[in-house]
Amino acid sequence: MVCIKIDIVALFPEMFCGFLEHSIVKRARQKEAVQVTVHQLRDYSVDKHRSVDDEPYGGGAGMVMTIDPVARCLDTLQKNGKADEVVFLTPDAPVFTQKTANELSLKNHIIILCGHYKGVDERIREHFVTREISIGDYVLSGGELAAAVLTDAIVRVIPGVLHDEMSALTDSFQNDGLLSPPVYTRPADYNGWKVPPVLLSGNDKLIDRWRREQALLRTEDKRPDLLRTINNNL
Ligand code: 6GU
Repeated sequence: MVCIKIDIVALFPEMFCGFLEHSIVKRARQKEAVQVTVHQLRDYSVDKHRSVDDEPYGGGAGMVMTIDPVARCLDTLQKNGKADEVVFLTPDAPVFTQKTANELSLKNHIIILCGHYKGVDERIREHFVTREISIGDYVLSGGELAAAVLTDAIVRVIPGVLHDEMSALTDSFQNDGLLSPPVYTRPADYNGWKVPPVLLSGNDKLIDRWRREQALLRTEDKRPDLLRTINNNL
C-alpha cells in the first residue's frame, strides 16, 4: 500500500490526540496507509517569546500570523522535497467537497496549515500556499478542527483503508452526487414501526431500484441545491 504523508501545522497540536487514535484514522495509521504528524508552529519561532502573531498594518482589531515561523516550518517540512500541496485552512476560501477529498487522497505529501487569529500575512498565501480550503460557511476559532475534518475525509478514501463492506463508494456524495438512501436493520418490526417490505423481498433488482428512487427523493427533500449542481454538470 502507498503511504500518504500528512503534516499538520497547528497552534494547538493537543487537539488532534483523540482524533488520531480512534476508528478509521487509527486503523489507517496502523496499516501505514497514512502517516500523520502534527507540528507546533511556535517551535519555529526564533523570537524570545516564541510569538507567531503581530498587529495588522493599517490598524484594526485582532492579530495576524507572521511570515517567519510559517516559512521556517514549511522549509523544514520540505527539506527533502516539495510537498504536493500546501493547504491553508481558512473560512475565506472555497468550500471543501468530496471531490477535493478524493483529489487530495491521490497525493504523496500534503502539508495542512491551520489558520488562527484574524488570518495570516497575505504573502504566506501568495508564496507558500497551493490550495485554500474552508469547511463551511461558519467561523471556527481556529483551523485545527477543520484539519481533522480534512484528514478524516482524505484518509477514508485511500484505497485499502475501508473494508469492502463499508466501501466509500456507497457513501453519500460518492454515488452520482446523491445522498444515501435510508438504511434499516433488525428487528423488522419495532412495536409497529416496520421496515419497507421491499428490503425483505430478497429481490436485488427491486431493492436497487428502490434505493435509487429513495436517494433521489432524499436529495430533493434535504439538499435540492445538489440536484441543481448535478444537472448543471450533465
Ligand atoms: Cl478552515 N477555519 C476557520 N477558522 N473557520 C472555518 C473554517 C476554517 N472553515 C469554516 N469555518
